[in-house]
Amino acid sequence: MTTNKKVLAWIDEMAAMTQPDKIVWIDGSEAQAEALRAEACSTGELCKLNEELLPNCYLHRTAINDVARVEGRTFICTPTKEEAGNINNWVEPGEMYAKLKELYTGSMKGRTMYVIPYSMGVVGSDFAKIGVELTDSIYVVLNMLIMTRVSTDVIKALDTTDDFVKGLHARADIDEEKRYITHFPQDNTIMSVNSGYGGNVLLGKKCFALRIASYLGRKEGWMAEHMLILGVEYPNGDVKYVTAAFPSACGKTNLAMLIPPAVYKNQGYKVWTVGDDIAWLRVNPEDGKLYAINPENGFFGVAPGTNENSNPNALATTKKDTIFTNVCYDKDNNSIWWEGLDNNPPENALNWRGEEWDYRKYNKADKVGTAGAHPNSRFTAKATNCPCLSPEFNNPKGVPVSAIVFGGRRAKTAPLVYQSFNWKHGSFVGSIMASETTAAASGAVGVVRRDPMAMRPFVGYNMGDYFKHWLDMGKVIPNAPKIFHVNWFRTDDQGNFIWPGFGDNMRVLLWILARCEDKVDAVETPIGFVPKAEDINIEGLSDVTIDTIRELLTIDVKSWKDDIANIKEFYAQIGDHVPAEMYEELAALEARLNAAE
Ligand code: GTP
Ligand code: SPV
Ligand code: MN
Repeated sequence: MTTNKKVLAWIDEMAAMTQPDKIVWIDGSEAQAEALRAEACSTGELCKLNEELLPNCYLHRTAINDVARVEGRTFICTPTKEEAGNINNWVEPGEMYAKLKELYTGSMKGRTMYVIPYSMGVVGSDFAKIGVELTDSIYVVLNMLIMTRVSTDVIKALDTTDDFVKGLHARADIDEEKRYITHFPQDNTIMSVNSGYGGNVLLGKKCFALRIASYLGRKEGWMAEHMLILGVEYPNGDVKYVTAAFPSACGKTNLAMLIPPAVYKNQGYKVWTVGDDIAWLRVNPEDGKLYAINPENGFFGVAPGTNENSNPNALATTKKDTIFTNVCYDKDNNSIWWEGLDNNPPENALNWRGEEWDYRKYNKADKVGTAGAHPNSRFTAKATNCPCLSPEFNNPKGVPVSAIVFGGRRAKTAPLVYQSFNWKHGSFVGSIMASETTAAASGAVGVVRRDPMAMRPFVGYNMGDYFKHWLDMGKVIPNAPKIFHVNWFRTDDQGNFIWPGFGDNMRVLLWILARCEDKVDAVETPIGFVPKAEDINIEGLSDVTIDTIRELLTIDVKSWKDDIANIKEFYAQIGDHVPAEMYEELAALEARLNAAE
């Protein structure tokens, strides 16, 4: 327990409201974690899986109405609506606190309140920030123990600082009508109620490391982004780092853990994972470069589609010490399964809802209804169990970033890869990102929506001001990374992906890094620089010819022009905080497209 009076007073206040039977401090010890796992198994909250196949692994099912982030019930409660902006849901803080008080009052009666002091980032690093999450869920405690750094060091650090983010989570009735995921950036406070799912309740993740941190980053001159961080090692031992922002369930974990195709692997190329979801970025005054850390300590990754071919590193990471959420249960082996793991679905199984399941009835058109695993089912796994974890993972200074990559799911329009002209144009490219929606958030799947910098659900203030922050950062990074855009998801007329993706994305990464070092030419187009088709190496690819690459790199001026109208609407929706520089870039793009016809 800490001696910090502010922390203790806040816990007292929250306990007086929620009225738990007891309060337990989490210290990060294995003995305490083991006792909690045993308790959760005794109540059915967790199911211990086959110790031989999956040592120290557990299965958890959330309520069936509670399987994804709920963007419609996520609020940024700044004093004025203007600070939160039009893209966020907003309620005035006093009003929201009053509403929450009703929902929290007595919600922990008969339950235990766990106090989790945690650090985002290596304790003692200039990047690191402390949070304290209060929760009545053992599942949340066990996930936070994997996803963040929890130890007596954090408790010690808390003794001497009042700079910590407060988080209160109560399961209450898991009533979706009363579900609120709320943020009070001015108060360093997060309050979440009536959910037990991932991004809604693991408050260190999206709530702190993106929404609150993006607000702090703007105030303090750094950036919090929805980005993976990876290192590409060259045969001579050099390592270059890339960050990439893709919307939820659009390939960050997969790219971060990529295994190079044989043609590169045999030469000694390697990819190292620093992070798969969140990056905190700061300018290093010594060399003027942008440095990145991953504030997390584990992976909360999408399970379906993960297999020996698509992402063997992720699969290996989940072989021990992992919590699986909403996957399919294999009764015969006391094990788990998900769509896309292999071609052997279990005969005797329970689906993600916990009902008897027959794989023969699976229907792609109704995945949620007929799949064994929910499309947004996930694994929570330790970073240190990842075979390709970067040796720099715990470097308190972070890693220097050579390239920033934006990307989304676009069946048409966006080419395989293009490079922006400069930081300002690159920020514009990020601001106009669009992607088809996925199962990671509740709501329709497959609808194209604008998702600037993959941060639409995660910016803790006005989106227009966030664009301004990007532009401003460009002015204070002497050796700024180059900015690119990729699209692995172009489809042919039958709806099949044209680009093989996954490990073969290495071929695109190497072009990107060659551009950063001025080692390869490019073709200037109205939207930016695209590769010469022959500069994307296709050696060893069976279904891809140079004509396929040409097709993937084409820019359809007509569809880009249609996009312009949609971008204008989106900017108008964000409102008058969109910086003039972004409108300049938009006008310049439109002019280049007109000239191209
Ligand atoms: P969050 O954890 O939700 O932020 O997602 P993420 O961006 O880490 O997504 P992830 O890597 O888990 O990818 C999710 C989905 O994208 C899975 O269905 C993958 O199979 C698919 N995917 C990833 N990379 C590729 C690729 O290169 N090509 C294709 N076609 N699909 C991909
Ligand atoms: C995402 O939705 O972008 C995730 C999963 O990474 S969650 O933690 O639920 O936000
Ligand atoms: Mn994410």
